[in-house]
Amino acid sequence: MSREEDIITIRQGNSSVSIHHHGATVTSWKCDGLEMLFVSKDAIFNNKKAIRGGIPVVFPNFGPWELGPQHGFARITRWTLKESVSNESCGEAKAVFTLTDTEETRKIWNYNFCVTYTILLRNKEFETRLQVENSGSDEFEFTTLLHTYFSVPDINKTTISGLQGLQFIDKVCESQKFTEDRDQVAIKENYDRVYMSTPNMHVIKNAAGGHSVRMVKENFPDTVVWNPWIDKAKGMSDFGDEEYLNMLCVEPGHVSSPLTLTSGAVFEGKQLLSIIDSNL
Ligand code: TA6
Repeated sequence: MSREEDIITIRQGNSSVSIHHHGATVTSWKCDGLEMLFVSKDAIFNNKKAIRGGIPVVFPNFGPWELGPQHGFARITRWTLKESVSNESCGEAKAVFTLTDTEETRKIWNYNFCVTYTILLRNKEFETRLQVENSGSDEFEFTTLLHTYFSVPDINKTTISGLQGLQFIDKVCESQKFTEDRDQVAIKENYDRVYMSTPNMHVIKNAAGGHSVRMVKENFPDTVVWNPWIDKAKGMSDFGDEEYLNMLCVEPGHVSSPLTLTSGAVFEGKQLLSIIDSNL
């Protein structure tokens, strides 16, 4: 397990968020003691492997990468904590992490960058804001995503809104493109879909505690929906065989086409998660 100094926790009222320095991975979002995010009971905290759950930060590449590790190096690199404040009178707790290029990153992706990851916690809602600055002289292309794992009581009763009529790349079906015809998308098998040109709001119904969680996103035009289901769950050593029943990934990102960042330019993407139907 993690050494305590690897994780910081910020608190605001009856809510808390914990972030692991490894990958600046959010590992917990609790409201009145109710854990809203999923982290596998078999997750490995060795400061090497990506943490299986919470919100891994995917940068500079989503998916398999010919230059380096799948989903890029950000989620498997130790970030620097710049700031952490809790229980502010303004009603907002904050933590700020940064990641800049190193000799290691430049060996596989020879660009200069500074990523700033800001976590803002208010009562019943929490925002993660990713800013990527091109701090070098050469423009670069990248894809990026917040790989959010939601805890759900029963995947068979969970649905996602905001996908109807959209095209999606189905990675379970040779990356063929299809159109979603459902208003409420239910998961009944292995889903690994990149929904494109999505609206800025989704509602995940029957999330933790049976509550609905609203996701409002900015500058993340794609939404990945992933559940490994039975066979793939069995194939992951850091994921319990039955855990597919209690998690769903709904991941805001810019992944279906690369972003180009010129020298000095900054990209900013955000996700705001709110519990919208509870008296928590
Ligand atoms: O976001 C969905 C996905 O790209 C799936 O294809 C699956 O590989 C998942 O990410 C987890 O990837 P990981 O490298 O963490 O095992």
